[in-house]
Amino acid sequence: MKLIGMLDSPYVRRVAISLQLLELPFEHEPLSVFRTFDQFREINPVVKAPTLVCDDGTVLMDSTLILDYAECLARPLRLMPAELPRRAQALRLIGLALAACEKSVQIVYELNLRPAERQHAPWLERVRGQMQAAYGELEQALADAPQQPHLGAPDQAMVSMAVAWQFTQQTLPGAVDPAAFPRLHALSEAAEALPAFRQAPHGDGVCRVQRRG
Ligand SMILES: N[C@@H](CCC(=O)N[C@@H](CS)C(=O)NCC(=O)O)C(=O)O
Repeated sequence: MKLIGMLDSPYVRRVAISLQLLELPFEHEPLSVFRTFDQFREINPVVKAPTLVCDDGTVLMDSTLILDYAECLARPLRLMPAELPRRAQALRLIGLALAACEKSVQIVYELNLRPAERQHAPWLERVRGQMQAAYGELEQALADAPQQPHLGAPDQAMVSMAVAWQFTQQTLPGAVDPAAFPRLHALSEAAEALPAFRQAPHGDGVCRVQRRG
């Protein structure tokens, strides 16, 4: 199967890292939804990153839906807990991490795509507040957790939190102070040292997919 999209997208990156952790082989084509719009459109007319082209030719989009497919394909390996209380907790953390990604992306688009004279300060303030709130909830959840996620085997909540944090730090430097979020910062440091994260670094490169066996 083929993963389309650039690793400067947190959604593409969480898929690239998860596919490796699930030991699913894939090719990565780092097409940009902006610079290579027409080429992207030939694969997915909607031009959304990530796009996954399955081995049977089915074209999937949306990172959460792609990961749903990947979890089924990888069984018995899994990144989502099966038992309900732990799954609910994981879903909560992933939802917060995805909200942090979405708010970061909205800020980046507002600052980089909209002409300066058309930018709307109250909107930016609202979105920045929502991003801070998402990271605040995540930091508190980590403070309340009996064990820090990065001290166990990586799961989807850990991947999504770490990818979100790294994305915001890379694209909006100074927007979220690591000193105010020490647990998220520690989680990110530990995650970025893992092989699956190192093979798919934030940026415009190709995921260096690990070959096993
Ligand atoms: N909810 C989606 C969000 C994907 C998304 O917004 N991707 C951005 C790149 S970071 C994109 O495709 N932007 C181009 C566009 O929406 O036109 C997911 O989880 O995959």
